This record gives sequence, C-alpha cells and structure tokens, in this order.
Amino acid sequence: MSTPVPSFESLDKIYDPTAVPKQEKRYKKLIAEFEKVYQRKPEFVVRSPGRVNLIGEHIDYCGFGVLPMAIERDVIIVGSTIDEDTKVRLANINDKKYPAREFDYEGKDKVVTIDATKLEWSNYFKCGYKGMLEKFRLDKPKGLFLMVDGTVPAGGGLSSSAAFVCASALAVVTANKLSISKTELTEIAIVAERNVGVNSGGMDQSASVLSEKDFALHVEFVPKLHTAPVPLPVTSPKLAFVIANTLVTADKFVTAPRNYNLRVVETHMAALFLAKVLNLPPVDTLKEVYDLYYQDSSLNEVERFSDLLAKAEQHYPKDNTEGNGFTLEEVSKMLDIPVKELQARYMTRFPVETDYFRLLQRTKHVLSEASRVIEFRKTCENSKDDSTLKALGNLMNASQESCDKMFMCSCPEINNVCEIARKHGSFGSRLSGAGWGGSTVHLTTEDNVPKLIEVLKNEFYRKTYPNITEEELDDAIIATKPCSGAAIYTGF
Ligand code: NG1
Repeated sequence: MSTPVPSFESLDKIYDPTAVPKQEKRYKKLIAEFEKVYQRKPEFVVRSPGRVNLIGEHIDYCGFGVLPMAIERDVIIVGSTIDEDTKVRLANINDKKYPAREFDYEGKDKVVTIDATKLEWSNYFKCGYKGMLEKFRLDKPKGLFLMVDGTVPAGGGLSSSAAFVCASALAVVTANKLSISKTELTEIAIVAERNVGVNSGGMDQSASVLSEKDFALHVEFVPKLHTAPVPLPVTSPKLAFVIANTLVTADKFVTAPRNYNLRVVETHMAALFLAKVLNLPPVDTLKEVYDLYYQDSSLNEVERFSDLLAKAEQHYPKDNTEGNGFTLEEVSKMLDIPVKELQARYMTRFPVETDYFRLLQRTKHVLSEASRVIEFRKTCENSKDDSTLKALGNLMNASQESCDKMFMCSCPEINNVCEIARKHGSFGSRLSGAGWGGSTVHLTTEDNVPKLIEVLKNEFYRKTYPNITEEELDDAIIATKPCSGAAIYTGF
C-alpha cells in the first residue's frame, strides 16, 4: 500500500505557522458547535483543502500535466459514531446556507441515493460516502454524527466540491476505523464526484489529497495518474500567492457549447490534423502526437515542444478569415473526414456552437502551456536565488497572455485584475481554472500581500462592484501558501 493518509496532532503540520492561531479558534468553535448540536463528544476530525492551479490551463484534457497546489482554505468535518443504527446526521456550521440533513445506508449495492438533478450540498458528502462504502462493502457501517465547516468559496474555481468530497470520504473511512492510502482516497474521490454529474478530470482531487505543505504538485495523467511534489523556492522575503476571484460567473453549462466544450473539440481536431500531416496514426490528443512523434528523438522535453510548434505553423494552411480559423467544411477537407462524421463524433453528445474552429491558435496555446509547466517545475527545482520569482512570474504572465490571445478563455475583468496586480508587486498574474471569469492567481512576496490586497479592493472590487460587502471581499481575495493535503487531525 502506498503512503497512508497522514494523522497530525498539531495544526502547524497542516497550516503555515502564521495561520495556526486563527485555525485553532476555528477548530474549537466547530467542536463546540458539534457538542452543542449533538450533545456528545467528537471522536475524529478530518480535513481536505481546495486548490489553485498555478500553471497549466486547459491542457489536462489534452493529456498534458498541470501544476496546482493545495490552499489553506479547506473543509473540516468533526464526527462521532454510533453502533445502534446506520443513519448519517449531517450538519453544517453555516446552517442557513446549508441546512442539516439525514439519510440512511441503503445496503452494500446501492449505498445511498444521489439526486444529481438537484443542487444540494449533502450530495457531495453522499459522493464520498458512496465511494468509500462501495469499496469496503460493509454490512453495517456505523451511524454518524457530523458537523462540517468549509472555507473554500463555492463556485470560485478553487475546487470546493473536491475538498468536500475528499473530506467526506476520509470521514467515512476514519469513522469506520478502516485505513486507506492517499492514492486510493484520490482515485475513489475522482470517481465518486462523478455521481453529481460532473465529468471531473482528476486534477482537483489529486491536489486536495496528495499535496504537501510548502510544495506545489505536478499532476500527470498519461499513461496513468501520477503526482510529484514540486518544492517552491525559498526566498527572502518569502513568496506568497494571492488568489482573487473576479466574481464574474461563467455558467459552465450555459456557455459550454461556445467555450469549454468547444475548446475540447478544437484541441481534438488539432491533434488529428497534426497527426495526419506528420504521418502518424489518428489520435485523440496533442499529448499522443507529442509522444508518438518524439519517441526516438534526441531533443529534450522543452525542445520537442518548440519543434512541434514550428511544425504546426509550417503545416497549417492559411485560413481565409484573417486568423479567425476554419469553417467546419474546411476542417473536414483538412482532416479528410466528412462533415457528417465530424458532427457525429464531436458535436452531438456535447453540443458545440461556432462558425470557425481556431485550430492553430489552440495548438499554440496547448503546446506552449505544456512546455511552461515543465519549465515552471524545473525553475522551482533549480531555484538558487530570488531571481527565481521573476522567472516563475514571467511564465505565469506568458500563460495569461496565451490564455487570453490564443485560447481566448480570459475576460476583461481577469485582464484588469492581472494588470492592477502586476503594477503592485505581483511577479506573475494569471487566470486559474477554466477562465471566462472566476479566479486569478498572483505570485508575490509575503511582505507585499497586505498592500496588494488593499489595492485590488480599491482599484478593482470597489470600482466594479460598488455595493460589495466586507464579507464578500474576504471571500473574494485570499492570500495563501501551499498547504498540506487531506489529513486526520488528532490534537483536539
Ligand atoms: P475549473 O474551472 O477550476 O473547475 C476546469 C476543469 C479542469 C481544467 C480547467 C482548465 C472541471 C471540473 N474542471 O477547471 O479539469 O480543464 O477547467 O484548465 O471541468
């Protein structure tokens, strides 16, 4: 079995020392609330964090690795068990937004019913519960009393759902005195979260479970899920990340045909085109093109990317639309696949709306971004002095530029926040997550964090949202360091 999920007796093993006093208070408050509501003592406490993607956007579904890190914001679950029944009593410290729920175990095969048509907070707990009990197939799992506190803002691109599913799965394991490795927990959480109807890729749960304090995480998907901790440079003053949610919500379901799903289709088509002109067998992803074409090459990883980029530039025909891409008919000719087949293959299950497919632009983003992930990792690993911050920042800025111009997944608010931040001590600023709104991430130093936050509040938030409250601001702007992944806390 690989490394088990760690147990920590003290909170400084989980959080940065500066955050410990605040976290201690939070844990105490949650335990007090648990005791008040259930009139019993807690037996266990577990936590799992949200994540921010530092670099590597829209390349996971192309098969390339990404580089997220766990953040301080997390989901904590305090619980105790009862042998007399198998009922789950689930309460949240924020009971106005997340009212208490109860459900019962429905047996080894079904475990529990999840109605994915409803946006219901307890569904995420049920995902973790179902995932674990499907694995362990207990005759009579323990009845549970649970109290949850989540500080990852929902819908802000920081994977609040993965944090909750991972914490829930861990709570079920701990309550039933089972043991599980970090890898198993990750794999179960990835599959379990699909029960709420989202086909999630695996980056979020990996970061939530497998991250280590002070490290970012290189997550690779091919040939199988593989993660490696990446040390972040030790600088003076210390580096810090600020996450700023633009509060622009791009509803994934509504905009998917023009945004997310269209990008998935464009990158598949781009892979087919490159494979064809390079005389490779037809493939699904640009990563397969990269692997096949360079299997016997003496070029290093990064040189391969620039070589493939040059090949793409050289082979793409000039489009007739001043850089707007190709019509479906043109793509059909380029790929030698009838329009009807393209529609059936790529545009039916997930509808797509577009006049032009911007295949070369998407290829340029994906290949350059995948190369930046590798350079980011190398820069961290070879960090010698404070100039590393500048180098990492440049990679983040280049990523933003490419997301904006080539992948077209930024928006005016993201660009504005990044520009303001760069003028006030951010070495690198970029969108994080799918884009078209949502969160941004900024690399700075600890001493500059208060100033950067203040400037963002005044220059962006109060100007864009004049009625914004202090509470909303606190949720929108988060200063964080790389934190540890899922853990059991025993020091209460
Ligand atoms: P966000 O927007 O953070 O949920 C989405 C995808 C990721 C990845 C990024 C873009 C889901 C659940 N997540 O992330 O897998 O493709 O966009 O890099 O769809």
